[in-house]
Amino acid sequence: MSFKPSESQITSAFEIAKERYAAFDVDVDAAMETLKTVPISLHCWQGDDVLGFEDPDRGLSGGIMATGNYPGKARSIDELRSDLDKAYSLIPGDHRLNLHASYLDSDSKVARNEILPEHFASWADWAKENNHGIDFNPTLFSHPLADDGFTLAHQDESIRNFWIEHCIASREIGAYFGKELDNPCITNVWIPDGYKDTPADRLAPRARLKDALDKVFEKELNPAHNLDAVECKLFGLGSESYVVGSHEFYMGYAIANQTVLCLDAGHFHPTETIADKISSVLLYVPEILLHVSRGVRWDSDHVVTLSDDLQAIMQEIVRSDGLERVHIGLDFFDASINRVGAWAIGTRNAVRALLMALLEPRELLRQYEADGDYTSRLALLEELKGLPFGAIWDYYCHVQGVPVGMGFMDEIKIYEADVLSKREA
Ligand code: RNT
Ligand code: ZN
Repeated sequence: MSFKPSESQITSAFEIAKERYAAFDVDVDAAMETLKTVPISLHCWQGDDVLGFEDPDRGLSGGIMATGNYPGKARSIDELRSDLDKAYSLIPGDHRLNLHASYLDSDSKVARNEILPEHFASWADWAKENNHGIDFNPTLFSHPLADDGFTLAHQDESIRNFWIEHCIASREIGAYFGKELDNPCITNVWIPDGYKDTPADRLAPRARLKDALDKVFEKELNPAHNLDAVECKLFGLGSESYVVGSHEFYMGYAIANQTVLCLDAGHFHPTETIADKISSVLLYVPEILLHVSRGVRWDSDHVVTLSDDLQAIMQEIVRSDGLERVHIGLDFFDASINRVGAWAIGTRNAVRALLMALLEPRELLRQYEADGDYTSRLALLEELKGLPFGAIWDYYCHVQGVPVGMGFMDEIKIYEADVLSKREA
């Protein structure tokens, strides 16, 4: 039995669906045109459980964790690129790569504060060949100088300086990518710093972090090449009681310095969602970076599903006219399932949720709201949940030349048999 619809099923279902949306004045073709232009930044770290290629035997630190032991993780840059190529081929549209500094390409060991654009030249070449923009991240974890849980906020000045230098070097690499690819790179700073138990002084580490960030961002870089982002967090494993870079800390920092603010869906209290933050933050900072993720009971970084939360995030981007200013990145890492499948499932869901948001009859909903007709607003929002967006999604995948429906899993199974299963643990 095939799970793939036939071409005539795809197109006839699409025509009927299009009429249903047209009845609400929704231009389905325009929605698909817009969707094509929105890149999602795929995180490189789903492919190898966030280990990187600097010293993969060292293991992951920083209070984040990939659980599971599914065979076939990428063990080299070539393997990771091959896996990424496979994932991109299953996702409609042109998308970006979100790269960590620990994925550098060098035969010899390079200290983190000495990384240079040349260590990332092969990534730039690969991105050019494949039409991917690149985003970048300094790596302030999985390193001896981060082992006591502090980096940019460390009380030891020499350790702090080491990480400042690493972040400065990373921004230069971001600018290099942006220039090479003629497409701005967002360089996002996330640090793990925090305490397991109740601190006696919450202020001093935050003052040190503020000062360190000022040094990191001191040199102005061309925004056409590099944009700086900062990412807050509520807690991590081993930093349950206090995280230096909290939401208020970075919200304040981003507003004061007009940097990009990164909102990770897993970095707030479990019932707190980031969707409602978008319209507020957009009034105060130039741009937003999202780390779309799915926490289950904690910041567990599960693969993104087509949840209410995900749909609300995409709705808020579209409803706030934010497609130009909100950059959509992914941040999940599941080592318990096929890793390429995880990328494909999560990213396809992000694109699908964005399509659903673009298919909203925005004018009509706003008119009901302006008229105070909240009954019709509620009725229509509920009615939309039953409209045949699945037929539009299938058609979009079809015209974008990627597998429709469960067809992408056929490809995953073949890739697993031919490539992933041949890798030794
Ligand atoms: C950690 C942050 C951060 C990382 C990546 C690997 O909680 O979400 O974004 O996941 O830098
Ligand atoms: Zn994140």
